[in-house]
Amino acid sequence: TNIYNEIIQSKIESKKLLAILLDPDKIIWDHLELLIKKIKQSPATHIFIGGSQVKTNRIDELISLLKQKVDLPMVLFPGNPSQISNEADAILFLSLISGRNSDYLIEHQIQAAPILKQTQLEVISTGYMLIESGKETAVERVSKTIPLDRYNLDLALATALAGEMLGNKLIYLEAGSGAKQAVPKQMIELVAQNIKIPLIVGGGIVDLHGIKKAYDAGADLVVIGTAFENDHDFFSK
Ligand code: 1GP
Repeated sequence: TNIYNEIIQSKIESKKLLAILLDPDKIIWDHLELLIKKIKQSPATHIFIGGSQVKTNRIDELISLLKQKVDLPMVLFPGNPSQISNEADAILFLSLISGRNSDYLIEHQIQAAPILKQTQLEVISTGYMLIESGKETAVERVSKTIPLDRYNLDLALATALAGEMLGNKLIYLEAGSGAKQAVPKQMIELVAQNIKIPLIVGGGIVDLHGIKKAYDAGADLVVIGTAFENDHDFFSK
């Protein structure tokens, strides 16, 4: 199966997608069985795996254990090239197009490309946009980039359009993990209305209302990390 084609198909059918983001560093290995059970009970359609700076070297192990029990596409969402695992199904090949740090625009991609060439991973080019969200997030600190002004809708749209024109297959509007404020509704709406490629939204979404709000504004796929990490029953509330 081709994960990107499935995302496109869902968009055509107006079927909304939901990813649970797992940070390998925050996995409590003794509780993995419970985590797997809760993922299976959740409405998640995708598992994203990654973090701004993953220190553990157990990504392969985590994904292969998950794959034995969970029948969802496993998509790498890497903070840097060390987070590549051939156990996954696909990788969001991110370029941080809201920022001006060349390491995150092209350098890491150059380091990753020859490694990816040796894997079976489906590579999905993704324009990644960090949106200002009230206080500094890990993505901002680690990437050393300035987030895009949350009120500058023109710049957000121009950036997303540039990503699409450069050939990105997805645009990801990111407030940052644990963000104080999620991506503004107006920004999601404007970007969604003007791009043809699917739109991912994540960061700082803490309740089911927030998920619905992002979908209603035009997000095709919503990412939930912290809220599920803190409360495995999050989706049943
Ligand atoms: C972060 O968009 C994801 O990259 C999810 O953020 O942890 O705030 O849900 P949260």
